[in-house]
Amino acid sequence: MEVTFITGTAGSGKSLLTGALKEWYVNRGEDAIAVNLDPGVVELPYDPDVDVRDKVQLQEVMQDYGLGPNGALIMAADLTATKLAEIQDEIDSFRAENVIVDTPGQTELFAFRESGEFIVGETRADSKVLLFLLDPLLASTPSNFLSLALLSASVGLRLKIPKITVLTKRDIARDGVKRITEWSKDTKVFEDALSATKDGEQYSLYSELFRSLRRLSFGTDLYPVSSTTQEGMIALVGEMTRIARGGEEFTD
Ligand SMILES: Nc1nc2c(ncn2[C@@H]2O[C@H](COP(=O)(O)OP(=O)(O)OP(=O)(O)O)[C@@H](O)[C@H]2O)c(=O)[nH]1
Ligand SMILES: [Mg+2]
Repeated sequence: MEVTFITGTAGSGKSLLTGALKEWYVNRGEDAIAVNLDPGVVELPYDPDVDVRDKVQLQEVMQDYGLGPNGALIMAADLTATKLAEIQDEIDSFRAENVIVDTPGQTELFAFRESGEFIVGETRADSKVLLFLLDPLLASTPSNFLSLALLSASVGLRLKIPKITVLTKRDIARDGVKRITEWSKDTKVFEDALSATKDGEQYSLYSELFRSLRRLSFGTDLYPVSSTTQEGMIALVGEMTRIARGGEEFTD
């Protein structure tokens, strides 16, 4: 069983990609299930096979603990971790080869609290991979892109499993995706673009950080996909499979 955890900033496309990946596998005759670990979500663009909301409900957490929405989200994330054994049993009962896990909207709740690290670490699977989704509409300037690449790197460091950085919304952000891909591949292109913006004042800091990220291959190797048109899905699933097989080249 391969488990894929989908993280990324709010609105980056985690839920839509969860559904799209499941559909991708199912259309190719492979077993796949979608797991929702976001207790706060109201509507999902897919039908979850396992849903944390059956065990942890945000409204109830607010009432039971007298918390506001943000406090309740934090508490709900921690309560999710206490339900991991039950969630795992449900996942196992499907005996699916591919398990796609959608995580809470606020990625810091999942990535930077003990509960997220616990869930990722303790989930039983033959292999685990983390996707960090980078929204090209948010990464609109070199410094925004760098901030998100740093976040991607730090989420990967926290959760300690192999990570793929995915550029989402490829169908509606073609220019953005092209620009970001060029920045990510070539330090000079990134630095030229950076110096042309107001953030050029911080040029040395940004370019030093960017060079470090590239040197360590952290978050700058990008897979552009569209969950709507499925463009880029072959390359992404190929990389997921390569990681699951322990780094072998994937040919099909
Ligand atoms: N055209 C297009 N829209 C997308 C794509 N991916 C996500 N969206 C849209 O972006 C918005 C956010 O997508 P979600 O999948 O809900 O993102 P999320 O990361 O799960 O959001 P939260 O859980 O609320 O943080 C929705 O309106 C989606 O329809 C894509 O590949 N193409
Ligand atoms: Mg979502």
